[in-house]
Amino acid sequence: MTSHFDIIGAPFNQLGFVTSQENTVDGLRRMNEISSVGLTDWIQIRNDRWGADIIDQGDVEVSDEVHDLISKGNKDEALRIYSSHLKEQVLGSYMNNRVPIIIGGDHSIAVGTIQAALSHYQKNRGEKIAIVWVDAHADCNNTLDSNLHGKPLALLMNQYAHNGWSVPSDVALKPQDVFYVGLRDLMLCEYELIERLNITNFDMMCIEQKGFNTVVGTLMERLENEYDGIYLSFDYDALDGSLFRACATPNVGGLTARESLYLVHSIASSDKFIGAEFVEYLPERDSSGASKELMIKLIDAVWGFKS
Ligand code: 6HN
Ligand code: MN
Ligand code: MN
Ligand code: MN
Repeated sequence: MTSHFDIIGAPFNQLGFVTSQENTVDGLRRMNEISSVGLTDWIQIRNDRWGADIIDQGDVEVSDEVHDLISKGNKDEALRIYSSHLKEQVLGSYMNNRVPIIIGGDHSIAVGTIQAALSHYQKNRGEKIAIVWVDAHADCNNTLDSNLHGKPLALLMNQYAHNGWSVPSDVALKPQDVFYVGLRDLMLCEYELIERLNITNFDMMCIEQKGFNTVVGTLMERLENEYDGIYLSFDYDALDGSLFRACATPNVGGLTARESLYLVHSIASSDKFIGAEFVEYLPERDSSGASKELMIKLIDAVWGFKS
C-alpha cells in the first residue's frame, strides 16, 4: 500500500473535563524537557530514509470567534464553528487523495473529522464507512450533563436532540457502523443507548475473555468483509490509566502499549484505511515523557511498523 499522509493539528482543548490553553499538538511535535525526540523529527526520518510521503499541514487554529463563544459559555456554537473549520481542512486532504491523520485536542473534534469522512465517502460516493472508536468511554452521552467531549458519537448519530444539534441524514453516522474497542467506563444512558442501538462493543471484559489477538482478528474480518473504508478514532484514555495518566480522564484496566500499537497497525495497514485521529493527550500531565513516546509510536504505527 502506498499512501500519502497529511498531519492535521486540532489543538482544541476547550470541551473536555480539563481544559487546556496549551497547544497539545506542539507538545508532541517538539523535542522538549521530557523527550529527546518529537513527532516532527520522526516524520522527517520516515520521509527522508524510508520514502514515506507525510506532510505536516499545521494546525486548524481556534479562532477568536470560537474563543469568544467559549468565554461566553456558548460551547455548542463554539463546537459547531470549530468543527466546520476542521471539516474543511480534512475534506481538503480527501480532495487531494491524501489520508488525514488528525491530532487533538479533546474528543469533541471528532464531530468535524468524522463529518468530513462521511461527507466525502458516504454522501458523495455512496461508500460504507466503519468508525472504530477506541476509548475507555462510549462518548455517546445523550444527556445535557457533563462536557461535550463525552458526546461526539451521540451528536454524529443524531441521538442528542439538545441545543439545535442535528446532522443531515446522508452524513449521519449509522449506529451499526460504529465498532467500540476498550470501553470500561459507561454512564447508564450510554449503556442503554448501546443496547437499544445494538452497537458492536469489544469492551475490556470481552477483550479479557477472548484475548486481544482474537478480538482484533474478528474486528478486522468484519471491517474487510463489510466496509469500503475504515476510520480510526483513538482516545488516549483507552490506554491503561495505571501507567498512562496524561489526560483529563485516566482510567485503569485499559489497553497496554503493545496492544494499542498492534491495533493501530492492524487497522492502518488495511487498504481500506481512510484516516485516523489521536485525541485527549495532555502534555502538561506527562511528567515522565512515556506517554509522549507512546503517542508518537502510535501515530508512527499508521505508516509503518518496520522494526
Ligand atoms: N472522553 N462519560 C463521561 C462524561 O463526562 O460524559 C466521560 C467522558 C470522557 C470523554 O474522554 O473523550
Ligand atoms: Mn473519548
Ligand atoms: Mn475517553
Ligand atoms: Mn491503497
